[in-house]
Amino acid sequence: MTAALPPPLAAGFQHISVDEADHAGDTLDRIVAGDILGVVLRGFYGPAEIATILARLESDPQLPPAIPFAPFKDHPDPPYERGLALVSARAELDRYLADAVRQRAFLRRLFDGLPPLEDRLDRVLQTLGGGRPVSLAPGPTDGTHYTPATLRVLTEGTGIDLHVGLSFLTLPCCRHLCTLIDPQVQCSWFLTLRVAEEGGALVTYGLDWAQARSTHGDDAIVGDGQVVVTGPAAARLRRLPAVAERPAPGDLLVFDGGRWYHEVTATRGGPRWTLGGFLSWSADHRSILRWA
Ligand SMILES: O=C(O)CCC(=O)C(=O)O
Repeated sequence: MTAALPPPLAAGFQHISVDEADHAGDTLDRIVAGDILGVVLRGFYGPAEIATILARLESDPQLPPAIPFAPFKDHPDPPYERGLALVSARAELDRYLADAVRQRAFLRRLFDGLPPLEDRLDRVLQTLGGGRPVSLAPGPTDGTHYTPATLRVLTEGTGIDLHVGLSFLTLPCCRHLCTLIDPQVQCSWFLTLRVAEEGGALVTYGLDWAQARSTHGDDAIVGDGQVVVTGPAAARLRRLPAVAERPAPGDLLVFDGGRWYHEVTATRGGPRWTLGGFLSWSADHRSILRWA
């Protein structure tokens, strides 16, 4: 393992305002090519829009059920998602697809009267993706679709364990998705709704999925189908050079979380809420597909 930051991490995140997106049509290509780690699009939603969304989340009696992040099951107040993520559904694709319909309706309610999340996301990703059309990934049977986004809630003192997105695609639940997309590419996106006073930083480490897979024996980090890195392997990974990013409420962050190991550090002084999912090129690279 090298002590220097690999080039995409050394280049880090490009920060642009939403008005500058029109001049950044090569952004997704640059992220996938490894020229930059990612982009933070400031003001994707404005303060008044975020306040409306937060008020609805705090008062809606019909929120989707809270699904604890698996690694924190024994925590007294575990972090959780609202909406079933593909990676959490494991082999239960039918349950996931049924939940995706409810989740899409929930997100429409949440953004009622505001620019709808999926519309705004598709427009900006199309711009950042050089004009490629963007859509929600269709499911395996007629009329079904993947989940647009999940709400991630980090309760006080919790974060998201070390992981890397391309390992998700090795899970059996991703077989159909991998027929639609380029399975070598997975970017993460998330919209920050609320930040804690401290912590809750996205930290990306200088180790990529390909390098981790070629490292065996005592230095092995992760195997196929394993979703989070814990124990001594996590301690080794955390000694690598890293890049930290802490987007503000309203910012949209997109990065190559498929290739680079990353985690979200524990929050202090309140919770952290984000809405997020993933994207890839379609198999022919002519369009962009997203899911969560
Ligand atoms: O902060 C989030 O919502 C998730 C960040 C992350 O770990 C990911 O997108 O893979």
